[in-house]
Amino acid sequence: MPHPAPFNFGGLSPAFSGYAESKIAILPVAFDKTSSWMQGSRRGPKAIIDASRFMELYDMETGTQVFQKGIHTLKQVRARNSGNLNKKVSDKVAEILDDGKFVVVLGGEHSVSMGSIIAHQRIFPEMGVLHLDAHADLRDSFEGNPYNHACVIARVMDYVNSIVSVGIRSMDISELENLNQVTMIPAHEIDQGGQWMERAINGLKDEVYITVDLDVLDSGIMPSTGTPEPGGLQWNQLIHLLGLVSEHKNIVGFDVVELCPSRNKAPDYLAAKLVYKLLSLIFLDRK
Ligand SMILES: [Mn+2]
Repeated sequence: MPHPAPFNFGGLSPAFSGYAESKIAILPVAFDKTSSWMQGSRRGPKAIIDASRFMELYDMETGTQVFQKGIHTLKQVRARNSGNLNKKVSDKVAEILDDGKFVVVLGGEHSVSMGSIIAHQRIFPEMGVLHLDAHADLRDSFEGNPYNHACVIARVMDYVNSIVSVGIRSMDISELENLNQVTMIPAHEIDQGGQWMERAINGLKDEVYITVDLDVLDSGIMPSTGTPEPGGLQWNQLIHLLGLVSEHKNIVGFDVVELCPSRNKAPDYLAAKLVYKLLSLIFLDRK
């Protein structure tokens, strides 16, 4: 048996994973208390980190080894309820941003994004949000909780005035009234081909925070989510879009949420690879 890699994102040696030297910090947030259907996304961050230890760390597309910038994995954040969650996440993210690092939040259910977006918005007041998801998440409230995971984009609207939602293919009629506040690129439009990537890029501000709900991907390649939806994006479509965004915009932070691990490890590995790929794209031209 080969020696097991250390338990951090990428399975990195101390030389590339110490906090002080790392340009990148991974913040796992283990929270799934408002999930509508299948719970279990609190175990998502750990599954992503576990799978990431088996990745090969040279990215062929960019010709880089982004781990050399240093990737530190922080201790998991836990919370009792949504109010408590937002404060804990935003305080922690603010602290890491103050230290000059690039922050990646791993969920957990989608409501974990809120605290991260609030903290980033304080540092980057002009930023917009690229929202990748099967669901609009535009409900004003769900099951009596305005911070339910089904409401996260409605809450983001209170802080950010530019949102582009891509891959949406499931919503409630009550969400239509908030629809005029976002640039929506539904999944059926993507399937018809055309200029959807250009539309997404043109709708974005220069500074972009990306929130990736993994159910944006087709449930065939990403079955491990709390609410899987057929008809989603394929891997290469998603990576192509993210490549264009990183080429044309300044990505200030991102999160990857809603992994609900099962015995099938392929989706955990996909999520780990997505995080690493996005970092490879973002740090391509950065010192
Ligand atoms: Mn979703």
